[in-house]
Amino acid sequence: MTVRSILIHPDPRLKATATPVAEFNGDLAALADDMLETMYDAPGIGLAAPQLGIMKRMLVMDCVKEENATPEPMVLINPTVIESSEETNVYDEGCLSIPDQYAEVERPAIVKVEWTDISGKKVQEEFDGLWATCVQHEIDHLNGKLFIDYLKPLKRQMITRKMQKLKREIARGNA
Ligand code: K2U
Ligand code: ZN
Repeated sequence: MTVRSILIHPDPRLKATATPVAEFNGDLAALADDMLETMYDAPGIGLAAPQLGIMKRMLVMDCVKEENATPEPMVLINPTVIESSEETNVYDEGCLSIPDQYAEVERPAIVKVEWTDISGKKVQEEFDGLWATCVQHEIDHLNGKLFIDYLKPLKRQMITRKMQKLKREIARGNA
C-alpha cells in the first residue's frame, strides 16, 4: 500500500469528468487500498481517484470520526445518486485538494446512492448526516466539480488565488 500525493487546485484533472470503471481486477483493489491509506494519512474522511490524478469513477470514504470507534472504510465504484431529499443540510466543507480553505455548502440532507463494490456487485445505500455530505462531495469530484464551485465568484477567485500562491511556494520549496 502506498500513500500517494494529492493534486492541489487549480489542476485540469480536478475539473475533468472521470471515466467509468470497466475492469474489476487486482489493480483496482490495490488502488482502493492506496486511496484509503492516502485518505487516512491526510487525514480525511473521503477521497476521489481524480484527486490522485487517476481519472476513474471511484471514491473511498470513512466518516467515522469518534477516536476509538471501529473504522468503516467504504469503496464506491461508478456511484450514482438515485434519490435525494428535498430537505437540505449546510456543512462547513473543506477539501484535501484545497487545503485550509472552508466554506458553507448546502446539499440534500439524505441521498440514496447506487454503486458497484470492489467485487463487482451492485449495491444501494441511503446516506444521511456527514456521510451524505461526504458522498456528494466525492461524487462531485468524479464530475470535475469542487465545493468552491458552489460559492460566489469573488470568494471562489480568492480561494483559487491563495492556492496558486501556495503552489508557487511549493514549487520554490518554501511551503
Ligand atoms: O474530497 C476530499 O477532499 C475529502 C474531503 C471530504 C469532505 C469534505 C467536506 C465535507 C465532508 C467530507 C475532506 O477534506 S476530508 C476532511 C474533513 C474531515 C472532517 C470533516 C470534514 C472534512
Ligand atoms: Zn474534496
